[in-house]
Amino acid sequence: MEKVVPTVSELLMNAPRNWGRWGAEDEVGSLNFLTPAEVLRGVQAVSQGKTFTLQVQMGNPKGDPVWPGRNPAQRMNVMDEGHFLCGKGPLFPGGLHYSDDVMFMYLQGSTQYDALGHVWSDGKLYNGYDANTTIGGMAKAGVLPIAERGVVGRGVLIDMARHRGKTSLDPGETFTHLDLLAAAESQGVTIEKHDVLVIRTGWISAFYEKDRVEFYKNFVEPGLTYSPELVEWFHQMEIPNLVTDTIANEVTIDPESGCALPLHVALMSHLGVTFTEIAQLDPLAEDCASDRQWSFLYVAAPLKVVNGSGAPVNPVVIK
Ligand code: UVW
Repeated sequence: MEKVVPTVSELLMNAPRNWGRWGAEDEVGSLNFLTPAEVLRGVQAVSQGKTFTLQVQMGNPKGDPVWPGRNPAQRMNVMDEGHFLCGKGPLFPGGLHYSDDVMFMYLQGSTQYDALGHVWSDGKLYNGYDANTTIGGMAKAGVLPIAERGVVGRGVLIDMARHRGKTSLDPGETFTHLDLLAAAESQGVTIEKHDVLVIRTGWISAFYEKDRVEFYKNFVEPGLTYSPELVEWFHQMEIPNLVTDTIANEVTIDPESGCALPLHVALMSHLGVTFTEIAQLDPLAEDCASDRQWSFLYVAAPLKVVNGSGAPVNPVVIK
């Protein structure tokens, strides 16, 4: 018999919500947990002065990892020495030449922050805003308030791929908060309340290593999988930001219910957990495995795109 897939609203009927918790006008959700004291807790994790950037390369001529149906960023020169060679470059007093370029891209087409209103169910965005406010641009719960605020706190890296002895998790491979706790224990680190949770699966590196047709064939990413207990854990831990090296931060189809991306609704839309997707975590993970320091200061601010449903970002980690 064919499995009946519940709507995401049915699945999450009794799930916790943070709507109204920070007032009727709030648009940054669980980032409210990152108070000045939390910034200082992050600073306390810095002891070596090592720095890492987490963005993937953007506009790579060989293609960027994007959700199926989105196009990779395209960068084009609109001014360079060629223009000057054929007499089409502007003449400046003093003879200076210059280059200019433009980029056409999905705002979710690189390492990026999703706006809290990026996904919704039952016609309501994060904090109860009407889904009609998305028409023509995100009038509510867009990425701009997150960009204006910035994200600074203590981050902790959980290397699920390493924990499972793999270079990359398999398509559709799932893990839960209990697996995160087991991995943390084996790494000798504790996931603390209000930590920016950074999870490595190795998946984004597989994009660069595999043939593209093979990478996108029967596209099912590995990742966290829905359960009421997992959502409650995020709620109790007051996680402000979930960062992963996958395109959508969770297993594409929840194998239990058959629903696509239920954690987008349960965590992002209901709890206001900000999502950072498509991060490059391999150099950081290598370093953490060698010096055994898995916590750090995490600093990020997406671009200030007015009415955007997301924006590119190059997060910085300082150990
Ligand atoms: C979708 O919107 C499908 O995913 P993402 O959160 O990766 O942008």
